[in-house]
Amino acid sequence: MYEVIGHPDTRAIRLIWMLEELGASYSVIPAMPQSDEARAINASGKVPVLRDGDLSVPDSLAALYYLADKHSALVPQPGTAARARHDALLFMILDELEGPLWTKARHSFVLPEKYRVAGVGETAKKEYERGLANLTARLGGGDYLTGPDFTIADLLLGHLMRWATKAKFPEPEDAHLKATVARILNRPALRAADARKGIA
Ligand SMILES: N[C@@H](CCC(=O)N[C@@H](CS)C(=O)NCC(=O)O)C(=O)O
Repeated sequence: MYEVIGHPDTRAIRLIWMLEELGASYSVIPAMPQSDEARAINASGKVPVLRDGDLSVPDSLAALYYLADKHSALVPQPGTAARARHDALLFMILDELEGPLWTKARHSFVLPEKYRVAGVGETAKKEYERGLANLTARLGGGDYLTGPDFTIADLLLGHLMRWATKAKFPEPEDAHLKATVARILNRPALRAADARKGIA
C-alpha cells in the first residue's frame, strides 16, 4: 500500500489522482507544507512525498514517473520516440505553466512578506499566457496531449488548469486545448481524488 504525505490542497492531489487512475490502494497523511510531519520525511519541508515501503520519493513529478514506470501505465515506454515527445511536452508544461503559477504563489502567500515583490504576479501572468500559446502550437489532434491515451502530462496539465483558475490566470482560448482540458478534468479518477478531500 502506498502512502501520500501531503495535504490534498497541495501538489499531493497529483499523486492521489494518479493512484486513483491506477486503481492502487493508498492512504493519505494530510501534512501541510513546512509542518513537523513534512519536515520529518523531507528535510526541505515540501510536500508531497510518496512512500512505497522503505522508499520515500519527494517531488510530485518524480513520484508520478515512479508510479507510471512501476505500473507500466500512463507514460509511453522509455527509450521510444513517443516517450521523448511526451517528456518534452511535460517538461515544457512544468517550465512554462507551473513556473509562472509558482512564481505568483510565492510572491502572494508562500514567501515571508518582506521577500515578496509587488507586481511580479502580472509578469508571471504574461509568461503564463506565452506558455499557453506555446502549448497550443505544439498540440496534435488527439483526445489527449500526446494522442489517444491519457498520460501523466495530461494529469499535470489538469492540475495546473485548476490552479490557474484559482490564481485568476487566463483560461485557454484555443478550442482544441479547451476541449482537451475539459476531457482531462472530467476523468472519474479526478472526481474520486477530490472526494478524498470532501469537495466533490
Ligand atoms: N517540485 C516539487 C515542489 C513541491 C512544493 O513546492 N510543494 C509546496 C506545496 S504544493 C510546498 O511544500 N511548499 C513549501 C515550500 O516551498 O517551502 C513537487 O512537484 O513536488
